Amino acid sequence: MKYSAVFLVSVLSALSCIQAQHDPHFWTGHSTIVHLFEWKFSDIAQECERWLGPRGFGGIQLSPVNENVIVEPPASDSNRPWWERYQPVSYQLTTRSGTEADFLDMSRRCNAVGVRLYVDIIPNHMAAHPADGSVGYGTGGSTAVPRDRDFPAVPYTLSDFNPSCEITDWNDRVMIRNCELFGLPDLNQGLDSVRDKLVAFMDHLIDLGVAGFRVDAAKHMWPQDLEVIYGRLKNLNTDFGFPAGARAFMMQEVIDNGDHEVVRKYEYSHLGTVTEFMFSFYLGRAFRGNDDLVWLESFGEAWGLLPSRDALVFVDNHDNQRHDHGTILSYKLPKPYKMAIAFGAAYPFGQLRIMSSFAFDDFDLGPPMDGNGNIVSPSINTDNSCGNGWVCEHRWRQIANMIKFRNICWGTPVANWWSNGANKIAFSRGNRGFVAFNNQGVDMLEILQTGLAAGIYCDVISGDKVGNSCTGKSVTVLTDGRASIHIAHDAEDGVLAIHVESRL
Ligand code: LM2
Ligand code: CA
Repeated sequence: MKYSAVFLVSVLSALSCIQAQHDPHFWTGHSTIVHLFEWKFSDIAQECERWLGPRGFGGIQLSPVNENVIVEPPASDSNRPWWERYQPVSYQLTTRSGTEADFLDMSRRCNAVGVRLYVDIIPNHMAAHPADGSVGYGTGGSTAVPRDRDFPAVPYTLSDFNPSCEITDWNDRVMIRNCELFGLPDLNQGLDSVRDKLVAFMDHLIDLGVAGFRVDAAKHMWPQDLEVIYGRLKNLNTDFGFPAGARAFMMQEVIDNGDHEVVRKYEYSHLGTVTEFMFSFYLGRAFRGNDDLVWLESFGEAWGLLPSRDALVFVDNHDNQRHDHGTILSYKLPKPYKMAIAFGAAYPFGQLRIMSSFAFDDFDLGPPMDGNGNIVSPSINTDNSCGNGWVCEHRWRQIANMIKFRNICWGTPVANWWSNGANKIAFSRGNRGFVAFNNQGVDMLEILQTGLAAGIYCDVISGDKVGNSCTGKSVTVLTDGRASIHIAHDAEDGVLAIHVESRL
């Protein structure tokens, strides 16, 4: 009896500890993670105060914050490619985004306005040696040019790495974990010497106020090693408003395109959330018109996606927006992209992450930079959009307003689902919000049940509620909850959304 009670308590506490790594620690009324890809810390701090906090964003995924290799032309056809940051040289906080002092300033300012930080970490590998390929070392900080598999500023030496081998067979789970992704020196996370370095790095970031991590290339590491590493981390820092005992949120990157894969997303989902690439694939396919919207009524686990609480969902990420297979949507196709994001934001499934890009025409192109390779800040236009080469999807009215919709409807179920059997759909979120989509190529004009109280509402896609008027379409909800919903086939946007706070 006594034994089983002790057993139960230890199982429950182990369970709650692990479940805890699924909690992003959003402030109440906030949700959604925005990946401010390649942004500088000083710009992020300002963005938290002037946009993300007031607009209810939950947190930010940062580009890797630790010292990386510098890749100069002619190694790439564009000056200093973005991907140099996926080749770490040390765990010192020195990158083109800023220094440790800049990081701390950003962390204080973002946390103060309710915006959490998640750091992209690269525990799988270190930088390629210049002799291995097209890259060359520079000095990102204080590190001298290292020899092959010798990273003195960590320090790591040859024995910290797996023996060199190429991943030649993607059906071999041992090769996927123990050989070299892109030929990059593969750390052995089974060793205490490596675990200690990773834990020290992550604990340092926890001290500086982060709420969690995006774990790069998780698929290429053994889940049991990650479990040990995550388990050794300190609790989040209460000085930044986290409750005592809070655990770091995990977003583990596992590219799993379905049943044929030998490494599955399910192997990692007990340790935190896992990237759900099928969400990106299926919404891209549907809103590009290659699958009927009517089927989305059952979107989720029934489609083979992870359970909602384990899924980190997105329409595009920094990798697949660069690999246009004709399925993934990005800022380059604005109308269907905004529809896909509106659906992702309105539909209560997973932790949503949205991309904030810089404009690019070729795969390698790095962020907007000056002649010395320094990142150039985004400029902010009077219409809230960005300039200087930054796309700032998170500032597009339709996207930012749908994040607010998600927050206002948080915790309510999908109700009043309607479709025309093809590419016109609509649903409400309890009695808090209502959204409709027209992807049909003919106008949509329907009398639909909105679930909302009678009144005149402002459509937050075509405009904004300003004072007591609406800069876009107005929708009149009758006493029985029904309203006439109109979305022209050639309108700028194929979505209409109203909610309790857009009532005039
Ligand atoms: C990821 N997730 O698991 C990142 O999301 C992805 O952006 C990273 O690849 C990858 N894993 C490794 O962290 C990027 C980029 C690659 C680039 C690597 C390393 O997509 O193209 O590889 O970062 O910087 C580059 C060259 C490649 C070369 C490699 C090593 O493109 O041709 O391979 O460096 O020199 C010989
Ligand atoms: Ca590995």
